[in-house]
Amino acid sequence: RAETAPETLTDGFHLLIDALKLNGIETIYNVPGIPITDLGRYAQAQGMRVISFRHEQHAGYAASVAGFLTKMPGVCMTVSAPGFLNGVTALANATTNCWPMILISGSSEREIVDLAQGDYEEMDQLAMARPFCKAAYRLNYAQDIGIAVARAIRSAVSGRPGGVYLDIPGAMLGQIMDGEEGKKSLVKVIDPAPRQTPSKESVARAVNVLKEAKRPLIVIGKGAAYDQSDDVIKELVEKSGLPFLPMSMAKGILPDTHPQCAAAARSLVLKESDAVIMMGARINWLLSHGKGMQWGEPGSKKFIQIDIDPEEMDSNVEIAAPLVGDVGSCAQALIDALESEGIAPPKDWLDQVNTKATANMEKMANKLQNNNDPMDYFAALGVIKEAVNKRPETILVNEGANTLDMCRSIVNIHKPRHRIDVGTWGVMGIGMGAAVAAAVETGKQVLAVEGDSAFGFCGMEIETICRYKLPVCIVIFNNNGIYRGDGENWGGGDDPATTVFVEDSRYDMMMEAFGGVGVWAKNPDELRQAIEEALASGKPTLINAAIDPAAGKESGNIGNLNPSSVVAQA
Ligand code: TPP
Repeated sequence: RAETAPETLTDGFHLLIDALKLNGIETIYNVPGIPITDLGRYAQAQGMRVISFRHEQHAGYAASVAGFLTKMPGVCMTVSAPGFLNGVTALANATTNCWPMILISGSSEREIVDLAQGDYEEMDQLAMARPFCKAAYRLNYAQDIGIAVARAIRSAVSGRPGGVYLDIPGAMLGQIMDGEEGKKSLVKVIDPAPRQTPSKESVARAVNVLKEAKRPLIVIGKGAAYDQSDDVIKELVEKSGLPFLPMSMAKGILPDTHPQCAAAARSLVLKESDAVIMMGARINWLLSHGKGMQWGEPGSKKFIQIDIDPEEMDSNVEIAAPLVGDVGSCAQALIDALESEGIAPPKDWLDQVNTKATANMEKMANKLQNNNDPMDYFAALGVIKEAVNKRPETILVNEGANTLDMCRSIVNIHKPRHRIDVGTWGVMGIGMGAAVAAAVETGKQVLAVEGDSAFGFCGMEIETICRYKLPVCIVIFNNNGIYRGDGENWGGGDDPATTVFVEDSRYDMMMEAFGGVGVWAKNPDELRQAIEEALASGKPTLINAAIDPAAGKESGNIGNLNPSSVVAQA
């Protein structure tokens, strides 16, 4: 508030902050600059937590992960045109992942932008944002702040959650209003994401499918993790006695060590099951669109799909029993209906799944113990697995290709929403933003397991982690390149595809440059000790784990998605 402003006045800056705070939004992830520099300052002065990043994409990823973890929209704030565009990647990623976030960007003088007269950082941001989010709004007058923020929050969290864009012309922030009038103009969103219960008929339909099934399966997706109905989901799984397969960010709703967890028998359950309950998991590329060899004989299974969005049904395969509603309400309705039907758990099927899972886990356990020199993924992940088992409250962030695929299947997660990764798009560069948000929103220790290429997309944010002294330990699986560090280019010359990076890059020294702890770990023992020290101390730490450059596969487990040239092979 300027010294000269009469006590009774308020303005756009203060009303926007009041509107966010009134709705329980306490944190802003931002990169400052014209016209939002003072907005960040005032927000902090008015008790908000303002976390300043080095690049808007990571502030945006942090906001979206905050949305996933808290069920309230995470807020990212940026400057106009370039800052806005940097944030848009995260906005689109949030929308794709169905995570609520609000991107608030300052924008230039409306009159000048609309006449394309070349203002500072001129861009029609509202139009640009629209295709990348669930809803986009512009706030022209301070008196509309209350309703605009309410609308943004409701759009972000209700129905299928997603990204929302709020355009803030700089001039609006300075508009003055009478303080009392301003207060009255604010809106508190009541019940921002109302529960939606499924219809009776739809539940009966689902129960009929289950009654006939001999080998039913539950697939749990990150939508279920988001819903925070952990106890209801657990009850449904345990009362029904069905094997469950967690998608990567649904790991931990029930611990991966649960006797009904079928993660280690994934191929068997996808192929052999005859009815599948999709619970907050979309049937997209991550599940081969519900088709193909992986899913066994065509037409061999019936799908029951739980989703908040009716349009999700039949997106890829026929859904025999759509259950439209929030995951918790649908799971509860199934529990009630199954109880009255008295359907017995399919013991033989569960035994078959358990036998397979146990055998696969034993095979894997041997590999994790190796002491190969140079260190391979298995040995390094064996150490990570031990560390997370010992400290199950640790939130695991994970990105890369081989680093992602192998970590996902090897490292057990024990608590809900304790694994954050590349999500639906498989985007690289979410790691540091996710780590910051996880630490800030939960106060817990974070362990970020990063491919060296993945880390490169967001590495500068280690300064942010050091600046805020966040309890984040980053382990870089440094195999000297993208996918592998020994790429060969059959076209001749250096390989532009796997891009061999500077050999033995000292990422640990980058961390030291910002006052964090840096360690170069060359074998499992050194890695174990460094992680133990980092997690015990909570100090910002980066461990540069030297991994055999020849250990990975190109594109990790999804190399089959690469098109191949018939002409070149001829
Ligand atoms: N750009 C973005 C934003 N996202 C992507 N997924 C890609 C590019 C393509 N891509 C997929 S994985 C990957 C890249 C560049 C990096 C894999 O290497 P690394 O992180 O070192 O993991 P590794 O396989 O070596 O364990």
